[in-house]
Amino acid sequence: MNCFKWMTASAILLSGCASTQNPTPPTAPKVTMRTAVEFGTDGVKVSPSIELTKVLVPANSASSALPSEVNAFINRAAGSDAAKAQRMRSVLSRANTIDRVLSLSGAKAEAKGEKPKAIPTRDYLPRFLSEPRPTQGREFGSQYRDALNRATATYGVPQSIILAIIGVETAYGRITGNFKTVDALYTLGFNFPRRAEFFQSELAKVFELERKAGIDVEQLYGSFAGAIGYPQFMPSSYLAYAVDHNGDGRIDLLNDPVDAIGSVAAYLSAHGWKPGEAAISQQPMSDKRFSAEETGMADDWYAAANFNVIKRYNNSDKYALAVGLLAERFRVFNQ
Ligand SMILES: [Ca+2]
Repeated sequence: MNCFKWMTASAILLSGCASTQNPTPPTAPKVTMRTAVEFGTDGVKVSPSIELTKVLVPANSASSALPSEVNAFINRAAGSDAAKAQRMRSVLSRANTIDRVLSLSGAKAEAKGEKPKAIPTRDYLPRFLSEPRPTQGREFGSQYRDALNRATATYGVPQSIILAIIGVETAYGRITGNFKTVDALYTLGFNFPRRAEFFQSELAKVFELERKAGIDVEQLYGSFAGAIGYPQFMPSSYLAYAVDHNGDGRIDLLNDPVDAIGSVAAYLSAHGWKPGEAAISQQPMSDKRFSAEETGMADDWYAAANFNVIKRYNNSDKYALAVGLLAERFRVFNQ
């Protein structure tokens, strides 16, 4: 999501970057580790394992062992807060640069001067529109009907759209990503020059999240781009837009579907959702047309008034179209 929400593993294609810098201390010994499962763009499982390179840094030599640009980042982010700086140094001294993150994000292709491969719309849409996702959405919608009703009443966002977003993002919490969030943001923050500012900002936000939400950053896992939880919020969006929708006194997008439902609606409302308006239409509501030939659908579709609000969640036409089309399957929930 947001910010550009790279919220999700879904769809943001990156383009155009020059060289990469590796903040790894040049003399540090390396070992190769493997972890269990990984998910690529759009939450699709792409291979059985992740290869990552772990930089071995002695436990108490963090400050001196960290690359100068990482130390500079910590100084900027922590300011005069010594405890925060210490925590950041401690965690980042154990951070890994993950090669697979550079591949999935497009950073590696950009570094080679290549364009990221675009997925044809007619191949992209079935990932989200084919079973079992629609059935999973209807089951999730029935289970959390009260939370959806309250979200729609409070924020004016249709239940079908909330259901479609959580479905596209994580298949209702089934695919939230197995990348360690600190490692993902560290990798992109210090090896992807064109997006470094954004990802370093998100890396700083994740430490704020640790303090405010009581989440241990080293136990936090999500997409290759740093998005987390049921709705795949980036850390900055978690801090800015997530809500305590079940009223238990804490905001938990990692484990609580009810908070996720409210937070998706709150996010879309804050970004200009127009109640009563559609996201897509079979009527020509705009010049942005998706032909049946392009989409593989039975009919042409057009972007409508809320189409660009969905793109605030993920800045991709294909993503917004997928959400709109999946929401069409859930219209019964709007009644
Ligand atoms: Ca809550």
